Amino acid sequence: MTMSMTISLSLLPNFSLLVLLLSISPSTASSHPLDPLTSSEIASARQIILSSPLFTSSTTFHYVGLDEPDKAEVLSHISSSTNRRAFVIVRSNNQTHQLSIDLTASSIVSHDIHTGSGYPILTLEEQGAAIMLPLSYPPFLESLSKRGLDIKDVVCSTFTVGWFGEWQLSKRLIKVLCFIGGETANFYMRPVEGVLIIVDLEAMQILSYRDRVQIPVPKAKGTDYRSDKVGPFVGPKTKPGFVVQPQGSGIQIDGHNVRWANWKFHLGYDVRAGAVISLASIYDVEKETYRSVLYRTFVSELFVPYMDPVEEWYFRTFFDAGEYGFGLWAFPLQPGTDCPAHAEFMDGYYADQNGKPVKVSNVFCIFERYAGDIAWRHTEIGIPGKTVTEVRPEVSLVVRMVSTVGNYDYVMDWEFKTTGSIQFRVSLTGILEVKGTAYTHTNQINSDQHGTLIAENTMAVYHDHFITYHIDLDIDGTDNSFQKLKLKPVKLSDSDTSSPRRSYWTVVSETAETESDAQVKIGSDTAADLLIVNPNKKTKIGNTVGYRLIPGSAAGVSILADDDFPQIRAGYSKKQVWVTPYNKSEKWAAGLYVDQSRGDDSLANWSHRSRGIKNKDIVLWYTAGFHHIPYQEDFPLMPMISGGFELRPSNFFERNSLINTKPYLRQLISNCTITSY
Ligand SMILES: *[C@@H]1O[C@H](CO)[C@@H](O)[C@H](O)[C@H]1NC(C)=O
Ligand SMILES: *[C@@H]1O[C@H](CO)[C@@H](O)[C@H](O)[C@H]1NC(C)=O
Ligand SMILES: *[C@@H]1O[C@H](CO)[C@@H](O)[C@H](O)[C@H]1NC(C)=O
Ligand SMILES: *[C@@H]1O[C@H](CO)[C@@H](O)[C@H](O)[C@H]1NC(C)=O
Ligand SMILES: [Cu+2]
Repeated sequence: MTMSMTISLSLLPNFSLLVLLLSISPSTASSHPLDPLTSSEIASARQIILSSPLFTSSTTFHYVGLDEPDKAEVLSHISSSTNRRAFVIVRSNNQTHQLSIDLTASSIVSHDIHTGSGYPILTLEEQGAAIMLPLSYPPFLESLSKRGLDIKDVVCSTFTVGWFGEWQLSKRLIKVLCFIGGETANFYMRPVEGVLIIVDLEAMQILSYRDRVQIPVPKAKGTDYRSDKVGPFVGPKTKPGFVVQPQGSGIQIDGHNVRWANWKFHLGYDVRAGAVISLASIYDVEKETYRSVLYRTFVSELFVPYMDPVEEWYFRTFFDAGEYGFGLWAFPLQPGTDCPAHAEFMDGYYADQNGKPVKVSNVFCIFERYAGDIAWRHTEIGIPGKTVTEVRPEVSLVVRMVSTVGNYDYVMDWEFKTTGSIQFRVSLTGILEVKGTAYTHTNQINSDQHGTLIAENTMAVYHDHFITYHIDLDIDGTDNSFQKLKLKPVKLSDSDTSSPRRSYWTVVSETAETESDAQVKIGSDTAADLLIVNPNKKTKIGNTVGYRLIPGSAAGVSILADDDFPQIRAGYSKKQVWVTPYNKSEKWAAGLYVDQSRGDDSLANWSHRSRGIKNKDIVLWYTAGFHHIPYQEDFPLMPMISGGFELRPSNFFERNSLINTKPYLRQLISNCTITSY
């Protein structure tokens, strides 16, 4: 269908006519200005670009996504009449071009050649080609035979080169390292340590090859994780269970619009960010209306620096969104395993290296979580002659995406609670990045090996994960302020006879005037609560309407030196919290072009301008940080470890909004049947 359409498009002189025909083709879902590009829109963007004389069939597509309308247009609903646009980044003749394409008028609206540092997201196809190069490269074959390894067991993988202060090489490079699979699926546990290959991605040739040192490849035994390879199931036994919804699902999905309980929002896919949640608002029973909470939120960047300075490791300072595409590595989710059996699913579309649309089925799942938790409760025995117990169940809505960027799996959950709270959770699982070593026991080690010996010949290297969220909150309207509530200890003097107490604490509120007032390193600051408030809206009794940020367990910041090159590229990772004025082009915390970037287009640079942020449309940035010291239980595959943060209404509602919700009555629930509710 797409193919034949593409051909007819190129034959039609005025193909906007065809686009018009396409848009009136029967469609059950209503469209929205923030909908991601459809398969046919991606195909149209490609066609418009390739019909320009500037580009040829060897042009490669590195990003194709929605060029979103201005916020004012989206909010005033006038954008439904404005043209759909695509933002596209291509490479042609060794140059990076960025284009805005009007899909409705089928024209190129803007076209710039990027002349600064950094390259766009790597395509799957070029990485696929790069990892094949060693397999027919004689020096590599020699290195294998020297080690007694078999070429048929070799699996290679791509590693971005980073930037380490050299003059900009006019080359787009990638490093390739190889592993031994063979009888195990877990080749990551079996590196061919000491061999390093550098590939020129434009020429698609090996540029340099080095076999520096020979280290034993860890054995395959014990590394596999496939159910048919792990041996007898002697692990802990649990009984199967699942959620039953006798009255059906409470989730309504129309196109990309999701409604559930008191929430509604828009959910779309982007090849770089993965899930993008927009226009989340919550129904207020007292005001009898939906009130806006956030305009747009997504994962802006994931910075993952490793802590080993040797030749085969120093460059491992990954930016998983900007270099690899967090959405590009998101794979279809399976009902019943990745998500509960009762989950709903949504698909995504991206452009391959040739610009052609690729569908990712079930890229998101959306489900109601019934975990047996309590939303609120109280037992009252203080009233003579009676006991009062009231309990309300906690039921929430989860949006999930899983991105497997090579060895690591990131399970990303956005959980909407009926209280108005939103929980942002990131969970790490998958396989550690390990270094081959001669050591088989810790008693042989007498110097810093930059990691934990997790198995014989297997050193799991220390590293960090910094996951940065872009959160454009619009609390009850676009004009918001960032407020810190600080605790101030107060001492009563000995001569004060009004109280026997000698101290207490009280709260002092500070509103950030500029971006620099809003850079917060949690833990080192006296700020107790951090809020985004709407200074123009008050509750009936006069408190300022707001939401507060509650940091979670993974709240680490980078402790690398400021002049270390990866730290320059991720300058923002030294603080968890930043607030910037809304700017449609400031989306990516490490810059638009991250591969080989030099850190000159990062959140830290934008914030350095110290623009005013008081009573303005502002964006909150939060980084969840894990300092990952590996342990033996992370071998051969890591059980999940989670962190994140919460955004919670704070003087947003007049009172606990769950007081007048219905309880579950225990006697009505029997054998998976709710007889009445
Ligand atoms: C692009 O760069 C590569 C080297 O990185 C070179 O081999 C190739 O000829 C260049 N192509 C063009 C069109 O300049
Ligand atoms: C918006 O962001 C871009 C990119 O950082 C910058 O060039 C531009 O000056 C910003 N606009 C404003 C009004 O800050
Ligand atoms: C941008 O940030 C980098 C890293 O902190 C710094 O080296 C550079 O000087 C900054 N540039 C500007 C214009 O702020
Ligand atoms: C399950 O419970 C319902 C309600 O109590 C009852 O009508 C039904 O017969 C029960 N079914 C089974 C299989 O026990
Ligand atoms: Cu880790």
